[in-house]
Amino acid sequence: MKDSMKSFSDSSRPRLAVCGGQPRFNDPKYVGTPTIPDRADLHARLDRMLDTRRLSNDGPFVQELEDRLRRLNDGVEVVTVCNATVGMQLLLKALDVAGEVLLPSFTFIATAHACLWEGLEPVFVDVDRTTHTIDPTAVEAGLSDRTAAIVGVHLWGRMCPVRELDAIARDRGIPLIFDAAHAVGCSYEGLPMGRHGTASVVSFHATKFVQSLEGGAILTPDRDLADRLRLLRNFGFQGYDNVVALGTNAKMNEFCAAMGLGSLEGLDALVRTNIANRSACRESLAGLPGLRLYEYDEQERNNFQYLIVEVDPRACPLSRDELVQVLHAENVIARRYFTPGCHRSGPYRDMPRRKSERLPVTEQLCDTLLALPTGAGVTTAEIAAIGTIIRTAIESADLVRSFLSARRITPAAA
Ligand code: T4K
Repeated sequence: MKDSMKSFSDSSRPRLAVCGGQPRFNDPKYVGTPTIPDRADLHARLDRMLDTRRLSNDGPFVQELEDRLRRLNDGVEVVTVCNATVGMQLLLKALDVAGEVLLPSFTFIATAHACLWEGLEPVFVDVDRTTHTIDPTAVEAGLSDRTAAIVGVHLWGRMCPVRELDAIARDRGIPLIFDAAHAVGCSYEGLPMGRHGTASVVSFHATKFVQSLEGGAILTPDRDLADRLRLLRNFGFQGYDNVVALGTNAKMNEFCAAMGLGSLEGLDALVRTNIANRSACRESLAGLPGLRLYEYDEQERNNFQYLIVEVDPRACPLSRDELVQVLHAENVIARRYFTPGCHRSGPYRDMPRRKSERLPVTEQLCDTLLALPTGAGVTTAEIAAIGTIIRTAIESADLVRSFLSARRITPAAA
């Protein structure tokens, strides 16, 4: 057992931190602790960067990263960017999208912000109860004469229903874009993530599966679109002094690309770690009432980037928010992704909504999902210990609730 974990008495009297015990972990266990690639390799790359003084502007590490991602995605075009949010904006601009965009509200706020930032009208649609990804039936219901694009979001390291969305987009003759921030290394119907739709945007943020400090990439099978994206990410320059379009600066720098290369090299090992973490979590929560581990389609390649547990309020003696408070007190910084949902966040909450924008599943997921630490920042023993905390809390729910109400702990303050 690691030093960072204090021994946890499992006597009949629970010693949870919310009940006056010591926190189980000395150091916080986060959702999204960055995975650090091999340091010697990173240092060697950074030395090369410093020696050559090539720091940015389509340097050799950026090109190598694009090449590796291209090979991982069956030869599609890859355009790296400074982050996924700007990448999404760049893509919407390059596609000349104007009007309404259909997207799930159950996503990180960046997906909606990118659309609104580009002057588009986000129209939120509901998600599927089991996969948590955009529901094609809701997409159909949300279509209007002004629908200009569909944005599907691949969540938690699993792909959204690509085939159904593709049929709708083709029928309408509109682009199908994927927010693939969570989907590096995933596949759908045997084809790698980047082969699907008009284009996909991945994130290499520090907290992501593959990380480049900050960064992202747009993947597309369309060579003309990729050329346009390359133009727009570099101020619209074609050659040294010929500006041919309204561009911006969305380039990835060499430091980020060096980190991204190292991180990409650890992809398979990290999938194995996430699978082991998931098994440890499943085992430690076995038999507890009202807790369900998020399921993946085992026929596909998933990266298991997030460890998601659904807390059913009808069956679990503690609510999701109460469990979050219990865990925060133990220094387990569980998250409530994506509470409260884009549609209930500023600046969307006051916007007029269509009748089709009923989002019961989204709202239910926002109230019931718990994201637990996974990845290389946590061991299977620590995951088992987190499971023990949850089990202890559930088994003494009345006592926990009385302590919580006395201390008035809120998830944000815990
Ligand atoms: N689309 C989707 C579906 C996304 O999930 C995201 C990003 C995007 C688009 C946009 O991608 P980018 O434009 O960022 O490339 C985090 C990330 O900041 C965000 O990138 C991510 N989604 C989202 C799901 O999670 P927060 O608000 O939870 O971040 P934060 O700062 O609380 O970080 C989580 C925990 O990780 C911290 O409590 C501590 C730990 N951490 C974090 C950082 C940055 C570290 O230990 N070290 C670090 O350097 O949003």
